[in-house]
Amino acid sequence: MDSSTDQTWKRTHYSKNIDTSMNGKGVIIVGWISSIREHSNIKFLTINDRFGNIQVILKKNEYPTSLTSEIPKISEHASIAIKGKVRSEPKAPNGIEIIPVDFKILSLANKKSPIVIQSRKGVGIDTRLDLRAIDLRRPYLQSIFSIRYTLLNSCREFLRKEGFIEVNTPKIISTATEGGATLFPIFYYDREAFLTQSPQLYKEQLTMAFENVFEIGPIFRAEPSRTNRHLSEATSIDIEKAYADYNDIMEILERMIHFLWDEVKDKNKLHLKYLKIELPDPSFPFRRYRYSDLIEKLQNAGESIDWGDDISQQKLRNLDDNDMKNFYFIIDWPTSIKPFYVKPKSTGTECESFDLMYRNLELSSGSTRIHDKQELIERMKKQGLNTDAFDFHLKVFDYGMPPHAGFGLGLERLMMSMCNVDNIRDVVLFPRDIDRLSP
Ligand code: AMO
Repeated sequence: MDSSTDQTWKRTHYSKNIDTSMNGKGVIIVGWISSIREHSNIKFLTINDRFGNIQVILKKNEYPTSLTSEIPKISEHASIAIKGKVRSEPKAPNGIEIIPVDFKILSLANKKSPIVIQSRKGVGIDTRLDLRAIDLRRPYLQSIFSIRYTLLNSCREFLRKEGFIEVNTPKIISTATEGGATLFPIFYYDREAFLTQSPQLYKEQLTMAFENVFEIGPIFRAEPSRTNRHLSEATSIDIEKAYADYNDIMEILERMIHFLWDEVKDKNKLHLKYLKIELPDPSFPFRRYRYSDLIEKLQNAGESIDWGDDISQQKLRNLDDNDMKNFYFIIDWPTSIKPFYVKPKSTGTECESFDLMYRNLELSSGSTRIHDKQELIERMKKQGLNTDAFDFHLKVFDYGMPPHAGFGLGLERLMMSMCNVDNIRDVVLFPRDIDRLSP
């Protein structure tokens, strides 16, 4: 019989369910070996399962002699099932250990892993990413991904409570929304198509039928440069709301960030402790800098920057402003550097747009959208876009498109800000960048 389905080796307890009250009780635990330490005749094994770990002690004269020939096969990373007795041991990490009466190696580890499980960073990122499934066994990444899981669940919870419904829009698309330079072309039968950069046009259209929608899904950007904050495939939390403007959307985003912070503080206490993170409370409300004022501030600080330029991370880093050490918005950007769907203010040169920043990292962009067809066509033409390519989108504007607004929030950027992570690749299971297409 296949050992993994052998009922006589079925797990009776997870590590988290075994405590000192079970002293002397028989259990079967199943997991993988995260460490082996030896002291004279004693081997200390740490067995990990999805909820934690437990110490197993192999001491001559304590385990049956029938196991002697199997013991040399025990190595780090092997999968193992252990039948044994629980023993209280104040010196053991959880105050208990397991004394085996029998064990079965379910899967051998044939090679020594280059990845040191207990290390926070350990070997170089490329070695780690090449063996990512093993890298992900490290407590450092287990903590990171538990927090990511909380963030995803909490986003959904928050947005549902706010009256948004979750939607899924096509990832294979026919036109760019965020500028043609970062599009990934693909073959689509006999035509050229692209991987989506953002659910932008679809979420806008869906406000006609559902008013408030959100999507958590992949976005694809052919980013030409190697940076620690850009991925070729990222996860975006997008919302779109009818009968709202960018002020309403900033207010939702602000409350959502507060909710997420509270949830992670509550649900991930041990992970935050392991990561040595004390999450500061987000400011409330977030400071709002008008783009024009910030440009002036940068110029006064001696930066060479003109009105109409994008504001680089480096330039923001040089500014000495305590309010910029937390979350803040940069609002009212020049219309010329924002996408065609963003609504200009009455001046025309500025638009109803914002970026949410954490320190000098951009986490989100959002805006009031143009809902008038003619105005949208004119903006497209100004940006040199071929309006025929957007016919599928423009035609729905003939049927009473409601005024609407929304944001796109990068999940990985949010994770970086929350977990103090410098390299975005560390908060993605299998990152994609200009150099990496596998695993
Ligand atoms: P934007 O292009 O600013 O706006 O993207 C929104 C957010 O997505 C994240 N992001 C990325 N994260 C990692 N790697 C990348 N290559 C990458 N590109 C973007 C960032 C960014 O702030 N349609 C608009 C949103 C809207 O207005 O609703 C949009 O896509 O955190």
